[in-house]
Amino acid sequence: MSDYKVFGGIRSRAMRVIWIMEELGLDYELIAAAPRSPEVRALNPTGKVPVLVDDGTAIPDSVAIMTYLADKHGAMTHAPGTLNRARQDAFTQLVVDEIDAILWTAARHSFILPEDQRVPAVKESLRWEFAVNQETVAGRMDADGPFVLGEQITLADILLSHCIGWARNAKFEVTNARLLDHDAMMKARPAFKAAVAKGS
Ligand SMILES: N[C@@H](CCC(=O)N[C@@H](CS)C(=O)NCC(=O)O)C(=O)O
Repeated sequence: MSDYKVFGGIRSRAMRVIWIMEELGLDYELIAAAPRSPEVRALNPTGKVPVLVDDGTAIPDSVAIMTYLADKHGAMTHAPGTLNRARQDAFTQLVVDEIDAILWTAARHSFILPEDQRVPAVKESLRWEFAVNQETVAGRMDADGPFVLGEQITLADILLSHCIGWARNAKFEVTNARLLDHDAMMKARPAFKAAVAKGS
């Protein structure tokens, strides 16, 4: 039996969790359950994916899950209580606020909200905001890298690269060279390819 169960498919934020599990070399079962499906609602009342089940306990939220796994297995993170960890967490929340939130609002107004609650015009405003925010995020990355915080890869690199792929799929233009280089480096990692293969 696998140590962990992950609920959610690779075309959702579950991809971040699958990717870090591959980076950490963990044994897990992937259950490609749809958002709001009865099996997901039984674990997470909001019906949102991903959900991790570890030893009978269900943990929702991709960033919470990545942080838990990285801390537990002592890799893909700086140690808790260090200044580097504070920088890592601050960057992680920056990406959630400035990129994930924009893309998620665009998705909600495209196909998540009931049709009569969608405001299609908001997407042009979101595109403008994304163009500004990608410069802000890139400006907070270590200039020499290669990773977001310098020489050590962390879960913030996975989160950022996942969001950049999501942006491309949603036709939000990524123009910043630092982001493009970082994304190409991350997508070349064997763990990313293994995660894609696992979900296909
Ligand atoms: N902050 C949460 C967001 C989770 C989330 O919204 N997941 C989407 C799929 S990527 C979902 O399940 N949406 C279904 C819904 O909003 O009803 C995370 O990072 O896991």
